[in-house]
Amino acid sequence: MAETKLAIEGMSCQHCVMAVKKALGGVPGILESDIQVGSAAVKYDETKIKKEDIEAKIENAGYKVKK
Ligand SMILES: [Cu+2]
Repeated sequence: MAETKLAIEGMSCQHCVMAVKKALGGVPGILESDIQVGSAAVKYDETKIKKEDIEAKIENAGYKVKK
C-alpha cells in the first residue's frame, strides 16, 4: 500500500470536497481518502493504480493538483 498527500488548487468549500470525494469514490485501487479543502490524503494499492492516475481523476473533476 502507498500513501500520497496532494495539494489541490481551486477547492474552496464543502461542495468541492464532495466533488473530489465523488471523483475518487469507487475507483479500483483507492483504499481510503481523506479529502479537505485544498488537500487530499489518499491510500492506494500501487499495483492497481498510479499516483498520476489519482491526480488525473482530481483534475478531470475540475481542480488542479500542485506538482
Ligand atoms: Cu466549492
